[in-house]
Amino acid sequence: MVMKVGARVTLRGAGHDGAFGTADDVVRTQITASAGYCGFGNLVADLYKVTVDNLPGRVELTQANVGGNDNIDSDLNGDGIGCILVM
Ligand SMILES: [Ca+2]
Ligand SMILES: [Ca+2]
Repeated sequence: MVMKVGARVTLRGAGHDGAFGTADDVVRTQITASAGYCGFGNLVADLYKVTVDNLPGRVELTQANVGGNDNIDSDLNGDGIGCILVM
């Protein structure tokens, strides 16, 4: 994930019950580093949702899935919430 430096990226795993927003969710947070990258390692099989907030300065999220290359476009909606990922 590439962002500007200083954005907060939250990865939420649904946990054993398979539902988000319940007590067994696993939440990990990182702040994007100087190159704007962040990553989460050592993930177990689960459903995951990525959210981005605390954007620095005048940075705004772009629209999701704009352009012809799914490898470089944003998958976050206007509220900074990504789709559910199955790992
Ligand atoms: Ca849960
Ligand atoms: Ca996309």
